[in-house]
Amino acid sequence: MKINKEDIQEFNDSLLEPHQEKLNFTKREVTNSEAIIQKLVDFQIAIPSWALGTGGTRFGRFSGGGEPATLEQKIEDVGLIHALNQASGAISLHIPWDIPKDAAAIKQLATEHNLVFDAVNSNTFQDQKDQELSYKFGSLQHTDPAVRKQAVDHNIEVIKHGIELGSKSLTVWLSDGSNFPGQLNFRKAFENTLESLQQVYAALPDDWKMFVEYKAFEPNFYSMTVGDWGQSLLFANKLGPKAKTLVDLGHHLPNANIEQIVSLLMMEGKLAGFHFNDSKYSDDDLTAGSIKPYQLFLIFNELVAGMDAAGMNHAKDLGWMIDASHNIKDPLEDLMQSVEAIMLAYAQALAVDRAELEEARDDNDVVTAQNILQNAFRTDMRALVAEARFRAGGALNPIGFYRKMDVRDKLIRERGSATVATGL
Ligand code: LRH
Ligand code: MN
Repeated sequence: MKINKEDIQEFNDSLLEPHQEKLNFTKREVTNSEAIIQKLVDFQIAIPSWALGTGGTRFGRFSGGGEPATLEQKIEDVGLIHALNQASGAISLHIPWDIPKDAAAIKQLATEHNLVFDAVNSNTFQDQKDQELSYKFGSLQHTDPAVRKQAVDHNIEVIKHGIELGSKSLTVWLSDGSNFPGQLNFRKAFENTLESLQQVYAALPDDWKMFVEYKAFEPNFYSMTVGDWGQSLLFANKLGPKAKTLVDLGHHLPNANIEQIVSLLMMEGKLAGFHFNDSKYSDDDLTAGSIKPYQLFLIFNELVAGMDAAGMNHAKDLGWMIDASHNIKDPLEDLMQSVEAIMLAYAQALAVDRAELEEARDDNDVVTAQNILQNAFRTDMRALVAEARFRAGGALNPIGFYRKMDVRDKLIRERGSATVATGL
């Protein structure tokens, strides 16, 4: 389903006056509003191909209907989100959930929807029906070299798919680990995994990156072989300059200080990027900013400081991706909410007066330092984020437009209510 620009224009016209009022008010309050709006226009967040349907949990799945049943329909849905928010101009594929049968045709379709391909993701955490050897006891860590070779070959195949689509990075998340004390020789598991990743690393084109994603637990519940940022960084340092650490916000032990982890990975030049989501307990994969919006702001506060200190291009030099799963919300609405929350946190971080903050820190003026951050966090940036969308040709209120045009109903009429999207 394609969204036409005239409908967006007409919809925006009905909201323009109140928007302009809020924008003028915000511009009076936020001195660098124009610079922030430009940064927001350039900022794109990739949508995961595995989060366009209803995920569900082991206890149940409640489909909303009209789900994309093919990769082509998934690209249409991401194109739809991008047409409305002009901030989701990339899709991240998961192999084999989304193998492009005709890469050239898929690339052409993506271009028609103004989309590019972000990181491609390998999958050695499930056994495929035609698979020879099982990953029950792990993949790259496995005690059997034949299983490790099978997993290495899969990752190299994923790189090949990515090259055909114009992707420039491979994300490796390993469910490898153990469920019981005594089950695993931790050192052998690390060494097997490193040796295997070195073979995958050797297959990377020169201009590619490898994103090493860590996770504290699940589906293994005693140890994970890439269990935290330290272990991921150990691998990335031993692998080489193309390997970096990917931070999935839901992959930490409770109360971990993720913004501190981010600041140190940036200091080392080893931060790959993000899988944005939110959680209250574990890897809940909820809407970004829905549970801990202040943490999301604090992470962007460290990102802006670190990127500026390193002279990085905010939009291009890190991987910005969502990784969420939708149990009760319309997947497209959930994703548009996540993008909005991320853009708001970024805008607030861009409004922080860095010099003033460093001065307060140097003076150990804790109260002023905290106030500088909380004032930025308590500043309503919604008009700037909306203005960035508006200038880029998007909808002032994407979900408002999505509902007014009954997009989900149209998708159900087009696809039926029984289609199931591959993925989580
Ligand atoms: C693991 C993870 C990883 C993906 C998967 C879909 O929890 O975050 O990034 O491969 O979700
Ligand atoms: Mn993830």
